[in-house]
Amino acid sequence: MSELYLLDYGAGNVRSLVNAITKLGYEIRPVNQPDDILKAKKLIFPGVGAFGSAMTSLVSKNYVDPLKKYIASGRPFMGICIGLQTLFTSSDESPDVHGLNIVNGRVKLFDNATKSVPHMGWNKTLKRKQGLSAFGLSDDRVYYFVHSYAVPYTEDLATWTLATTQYGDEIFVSVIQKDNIFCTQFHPEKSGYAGLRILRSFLEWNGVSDQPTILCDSVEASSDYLTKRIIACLDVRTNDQGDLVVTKGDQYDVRERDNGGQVRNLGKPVDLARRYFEEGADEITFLNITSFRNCPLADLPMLEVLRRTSETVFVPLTIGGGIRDVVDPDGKLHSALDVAGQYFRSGADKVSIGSDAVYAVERYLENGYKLNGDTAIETIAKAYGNQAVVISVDPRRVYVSSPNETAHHVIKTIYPGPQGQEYCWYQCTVKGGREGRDIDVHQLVTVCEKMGAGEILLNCMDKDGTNSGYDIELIDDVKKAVGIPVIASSGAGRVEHFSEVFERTKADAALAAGIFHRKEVPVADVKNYLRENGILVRSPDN
Ligand code: 1PR
Repeated sequence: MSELYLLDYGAGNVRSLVNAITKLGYEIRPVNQPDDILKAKKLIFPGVGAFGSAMTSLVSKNYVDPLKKYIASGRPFMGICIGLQTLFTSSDESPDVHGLNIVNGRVKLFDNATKSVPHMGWNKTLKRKQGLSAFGLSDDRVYYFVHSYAVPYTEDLATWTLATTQYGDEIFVSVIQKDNIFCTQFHPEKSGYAGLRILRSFLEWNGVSDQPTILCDSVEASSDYLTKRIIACLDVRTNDQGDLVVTKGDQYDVRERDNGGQVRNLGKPVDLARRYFEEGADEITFLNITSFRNCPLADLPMLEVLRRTSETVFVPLTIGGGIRDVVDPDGKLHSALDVAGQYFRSGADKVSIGSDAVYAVERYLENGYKLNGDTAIETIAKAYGNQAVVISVDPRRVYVSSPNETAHHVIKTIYPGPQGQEYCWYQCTVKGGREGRDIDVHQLVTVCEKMGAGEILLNCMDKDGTNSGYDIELIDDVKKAVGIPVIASSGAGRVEHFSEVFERTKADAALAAGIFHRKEVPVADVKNYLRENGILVRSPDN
């Protein structure tokens, strides 16, 4: 019987961690009661969500004292993300909540004046102690971070700090190690093979720091090494034969022009996701593109896709399509929060909200710009953290001759409309582009950010499937409007399109679908080209 325990308090995706541990040949059991913590020979605490909800949950389950006793006993303890932060005294995130206070210090919010917050993506760690290679941590690798709060590095924390990371001009504690305690701010279970090496090191560790703890002479900053992310997107639906397939549209039309107008079939979702992980994609996004059709919650086909994908894919997984309140045919109502919870428990790290975000913004504007706290965005962000909520935008261009012709936010475009119009606004659509609404993208993204969204997935219907490059004007405009990360999407056809989007806009990530599915441009070629052009990317063999 395994004596390795997982301290899961029910928030977020711990399935991926369990899958990673299983892949490494170990068995892990969930902590079900306070006694389990005391029985454990090794304990992992993958804190997910927010500092306050994590601590409140530990308190309500009577886990705090056993956890402190466990750590004091000298048995190996690993904390991940919030699992690291809760060891500290307090956090800006939940000022009235006490942490475990094992390390004296405060967790602080990143400054978003000059950078996107959350800090989301792959970044380096710089070791602050010599000789501690035992955890498999390497200064040459990058690891997956996703957080808005961090512990700023100060000399007081030198003895605790195994490694620091720089984000913008801020240096924070990214790995702590002292005695039997080892914690990472990044997610090893989402950091590809580099992360699996770290998990394996912890699993093999006996909890004794037999390594010298000599502080490095040099404590100067590592450089900010946050890489640009390359995301493979899988649009999934059932074809006319009833099989779940990855498809791809041209401007959202997924049916073949000939061949009886069949739904294009480009492969199986789980197999393709696995292929993209092995080829070096930094994230995988699944979009259930016919989610506007009603389906009982328990039958959602993407739940099984996620469960199976998370067994072999160790980078972040996003699921979109149908994240909204759902009514089963028997009348049972499931809130969007419940729906998202099912997906997180099945292996998703983020949920992407499309149509429901548009409706939520419409209600916000109708209600006199008041947040109600009850939208899917707000409820999911509160429970699982802002970083778990992506807004998928499906806009299309509407040309006007002059800004006075519309009340919407317009841009002057260098690509005039059919009648030579020099201005355009971007209209939001719902139901996979089937219906346009009286909301522009600028309104949508700024309000969604207020509601707590952590990232924007910015599609463009005019560009989708055209292979003609990203809509740089749209991406630049949106990136300037929000402080959260923006994923550029729609239109990638060549490696040059990726460098163009990163050179001409501050997009944090670039997503593509068709060119990857049709094997026209492999992920590795994109990354090699970006690297040759001086753009930081994660190496496929990281
Ligand atoms: O409204 O919350 O249920 O979510 C539905 C989701 O399904 C939305 O994220 C919406 O973008 C997506 N969707 C709906 N219909 C389609 C369709 O294509 N008919 N796919 C669709 C949107 C766009 C991108 C695509 C990029 C890159 N697909 O995801 O992958 O444009 O493509 P490219 O590189 O080949 O140009 P809800």
